[in-house]
Amino acid sequence: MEFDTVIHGGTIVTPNESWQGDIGIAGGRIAAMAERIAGGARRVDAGGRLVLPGGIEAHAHIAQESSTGLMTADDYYTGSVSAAFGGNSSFIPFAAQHRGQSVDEVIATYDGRAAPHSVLDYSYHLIISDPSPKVLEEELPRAFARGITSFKVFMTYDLMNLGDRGMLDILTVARKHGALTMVHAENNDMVKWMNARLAEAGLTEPKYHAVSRPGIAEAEAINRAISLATLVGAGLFIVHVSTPEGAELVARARAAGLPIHAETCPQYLAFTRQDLDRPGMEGAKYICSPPLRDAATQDVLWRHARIGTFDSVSSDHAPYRFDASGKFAKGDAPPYTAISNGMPGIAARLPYLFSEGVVAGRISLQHFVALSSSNAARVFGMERKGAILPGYDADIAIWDAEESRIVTVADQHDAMDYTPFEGMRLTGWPVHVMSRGETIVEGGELRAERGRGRFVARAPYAVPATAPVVPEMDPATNFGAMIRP
Ligand code: DUC
Ligand code: ZN
Ligand code: ZN
Ligand code: ZN
Repeated sequence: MEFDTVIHGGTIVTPNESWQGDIGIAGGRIAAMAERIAGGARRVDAGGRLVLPGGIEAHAHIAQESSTGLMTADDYYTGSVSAAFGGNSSFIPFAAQHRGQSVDEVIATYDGRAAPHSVLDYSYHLIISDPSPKVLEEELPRAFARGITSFKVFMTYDLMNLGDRGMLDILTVARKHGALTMVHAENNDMVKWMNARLAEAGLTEPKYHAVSRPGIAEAEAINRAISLATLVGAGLFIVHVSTPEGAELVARARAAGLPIHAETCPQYLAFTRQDLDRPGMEGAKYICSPPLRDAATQDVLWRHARIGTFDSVSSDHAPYRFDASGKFAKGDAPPYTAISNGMPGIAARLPYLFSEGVVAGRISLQHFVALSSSNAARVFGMERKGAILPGYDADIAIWDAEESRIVTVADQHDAMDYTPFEGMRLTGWPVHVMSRGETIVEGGELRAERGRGRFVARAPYAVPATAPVVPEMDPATNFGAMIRP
């Protein structure tokens, strides 16, 4: 067989094992794997380094307007380039519906933003804020049929939150059509009530952002979201879990065999609410929702990453610059409620997880592969991605496990003017990143052409037949047969 590329002399890592060997690539796919492969139009010497599946970033906000109209700093070019430098071969940003918009219009808009510019293969998770009957009955099923098989909903924010009934309706549609609902779980009224108390007391500096969104608001909403999904027998993916209580709820649901999935993010492992109390307005750099917690939480979240509670560790890259175009779009020193919400991290996600996870001995290399790539591919239906196996896309990142570097803003290659990870020394960096067999980043240089990335139609999400059923909804009973979605 003629190979376009042979990667030789690497340590190939899959979720199950590591072994020394070569990979033959033809037509953008992994065509052969063996201890030694001769030939190849191009030979890439891995030099004993780690050969991992390219990362899949499953949570990023790219070329997205917030519900109040603010555009992220990164577009599909800078966002995908930054992700590529961080060891990713594909990503799934959000395509956000604002109230009144049709889903078809949303997808067309994001296709125009992504296709001409992305250097990574991509798909979208929809964000649904207006689940009208037309959206539920026609537009969402049409999006699922096109391979956009996941969407996010919110339990918080007045302009986004669907209410429990809206959640039940949309979860039922997801279950029926084989899609996965992602949820931002925080109790809206608890947060609004806290905001009112803090405002009354004049407590509006950045650090009060963390006070305003207490852990119990997340735990309550996660518990409710799991209950709502369980009633209708739907799968659920809980995004950006930030609390021990939330993670415990997820772990318990999974132990019961429920189709509940979850992620956490590096920021909840790396930072604490103390970071919001930096001098002046510096704390604004650390405003994200859910907010940063404390050191004890970090240990618990790491444990849940290790024991499999989380499918993935995603960046939640939400790039708003530290200026009037981003964080301070509503003024120089606004109350925390008016500071744009989110932090960048698409390039730092995997180096952070590798260094603080694998090198620090908190997670295994196999687990790193699962959390960075394989699980996201499986859960979100990227059937030919997320593993180094024959027949899969040759999405590959070669990592130097010994390289040690200090994080700088310039090294993020995004459109941002800060990174919360700045100054951190991390060990283990991607040195050569491929997408479908093409080198996209090598030796600190971008090799990819704008717009080379392709849309990936994703497989449907299927609730396992073994998942427990709420007795009242059990199709084996008369009443259940009548109302089962
Ligand atoms: N949720 C996110 O996932 N990202 C940014 C802000 C938010 O509320
Ligand atoms: Zn070789
Ligand atoms: Zn969210
Ligand atoms: Zn997000």
